[in-house]
Amino acid sequence: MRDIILIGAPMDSGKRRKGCLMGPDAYRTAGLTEALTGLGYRVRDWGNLAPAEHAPDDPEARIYKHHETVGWTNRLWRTGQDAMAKGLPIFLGGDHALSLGSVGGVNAYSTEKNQPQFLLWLDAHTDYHTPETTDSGNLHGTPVGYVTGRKGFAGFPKIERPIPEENVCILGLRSVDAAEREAMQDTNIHAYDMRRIDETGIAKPLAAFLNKVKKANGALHVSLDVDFLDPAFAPAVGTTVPGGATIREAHLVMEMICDSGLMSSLDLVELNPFLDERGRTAQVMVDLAASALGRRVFDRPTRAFS
Ligand code: B3U
Ligand code: MN
Ligand code: MN
Repeated sequence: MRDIILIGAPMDSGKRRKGCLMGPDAYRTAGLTEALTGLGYRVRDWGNLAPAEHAPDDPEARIYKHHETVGWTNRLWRTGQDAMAKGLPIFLGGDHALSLGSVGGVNAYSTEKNQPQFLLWLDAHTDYHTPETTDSGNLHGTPVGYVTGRKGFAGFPKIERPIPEENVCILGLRSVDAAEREAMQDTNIHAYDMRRIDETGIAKPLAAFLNKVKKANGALHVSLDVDFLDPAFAPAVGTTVPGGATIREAHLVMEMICDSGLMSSLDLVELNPFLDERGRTAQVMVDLAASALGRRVFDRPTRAFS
């Protein structure tokens, strides 16, 4: 059986509000290793990374901490590629700019293996900006744009084979900037806002997407932003947007991912432990990761991958 590899990325460079750098240790404190070990996995914790060497950032620049984020991207890219050869990496954020490197790296790995890459983005936001379109200047709003091959990412590593738009599914949307909406309009990205999820349920669009991954024999990266969840259940996040997924909707997503046996890598991002209430958001995220990897209340535990 392959190992699970924990990769801590204590990064805060993707936005101005500080605190996500405490994330990796909060997941450890909430018992992530123990939960996964209890499911029968061998867990390797590679500790916390630091950004690769990078140019100094200009505090006045329009893009916040551009160079530091490039440094993180380079480090996470290489580490992610390496980890894919050895097991299933779980990237512990850190803000969502982490995915510039984690998805970049795992996609580089599947490119090498000639396997199609798929991306499931669980988020209130599309994160489809480029450094040229972002109003906030915060790079955590850009990873989906980057990995699907949008232009404007000067200084970042080149993506040899961008993830095709039709291989991307976003669930949980309820905050999309005008420039993102306009750019998304012409794409084949499967995007479902909370209204659609209210109407059809969350299982239907997810099942259709997982089916596509299976048919293509693809690799599936799952990127879970804390703000996918409603802030009533997950308050420890910088941008709280009401009307998010319930605990059961989120667990159902994870349970279906597990049953599919398709997940090859996972991000847990945007947790800001400084804003948490007695660790409860960290605990929810750990429980969701455990669901994605086989924890069940009644059924015998299943293994997500072997
Ligand atoms: N779309 C906005 C807000 C945002 C994106 N991701 C988060 N917030 N967490 C932006 O700044 O790009
Ligand atoms: Mn996000
Ligand atoms: Mn978000």
